[in-house]
Amino acid sequence: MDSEEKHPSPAFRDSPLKPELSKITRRKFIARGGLAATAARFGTAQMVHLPPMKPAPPLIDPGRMIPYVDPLPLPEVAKPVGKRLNSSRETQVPLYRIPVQEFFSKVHRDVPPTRFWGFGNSVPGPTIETRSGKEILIEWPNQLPAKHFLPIDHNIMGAGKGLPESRIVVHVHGARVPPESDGWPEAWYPPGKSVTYHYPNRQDAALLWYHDHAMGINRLNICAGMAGLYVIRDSYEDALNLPMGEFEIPLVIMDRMIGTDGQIYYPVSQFPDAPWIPEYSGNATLINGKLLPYLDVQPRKYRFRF
Ligand SMILES: [Cu+2]
Repeated sequence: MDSEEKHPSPAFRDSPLKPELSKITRRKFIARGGLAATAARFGTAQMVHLPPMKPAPPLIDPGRMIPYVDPLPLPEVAKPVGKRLNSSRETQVPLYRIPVQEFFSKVHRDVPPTRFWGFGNSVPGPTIETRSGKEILIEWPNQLPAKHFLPIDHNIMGAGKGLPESRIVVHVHGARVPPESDGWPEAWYPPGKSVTYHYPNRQDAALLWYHDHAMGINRLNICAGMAGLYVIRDSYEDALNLPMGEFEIPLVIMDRMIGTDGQIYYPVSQFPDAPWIPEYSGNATLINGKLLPYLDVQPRKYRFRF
């Protein structure tokens, strides 16, 4: 962005928009709603045709907030609630239970609590820690309210009217799992229902993530907070002698549009029957669910994982 402003493209050089836009900083650009500004800046003729957006409510301006007042949160490591027979009914394996529910969490000291729909009661949700070849089971109960708090677009395939708004299904991204535990998009289930999936973890050490995967709506569900980390370790990784424990820091970075009321704003078009727009950039970049957090460190090596 900055270098483009110093060297405007030939098409842009003659634009009547130049004097105003060239003064826009990156931060203001994002705060003003990146898409609308992008469309204006590059002209609409040769760029993608974006539907006109509804004006956003007042948004927080992270550039004017006091930074580093909140410690970087570290998602808790999930603990098994017991043991249960695995799907081949041969061995007892650890069983985890991670409900998907609504909760409020503060993204910054000076911002009112934000409504999230997520795993457990944090964004990112509890981290699953396991080892290569160590099977586990996870139950994912859907405990969400019936009505979605973000705008559904019923034109999207699989998102027709009449379906439960707060349907979910959980997919562990990158996990080698049996098909019935993969969380296929059409395997969604409504509030009040639950599934238990089997994760054999027969794969190398990796940092994976889990997230909602429900057909036609996972864009909203992940925006609402449905994401968490899934760590597989193995003896090869152990032998590398990398920083571990308090010196291994997971970082989940996500951008959201957040209003001055603290609530997630999902930008929409001006067409109520087709509200979704192709993409947008958030005004607030959250790191483990916090805006501008700090981390106290020692003068030594760390392993940041993201
Ligand atoms: Cu994925």
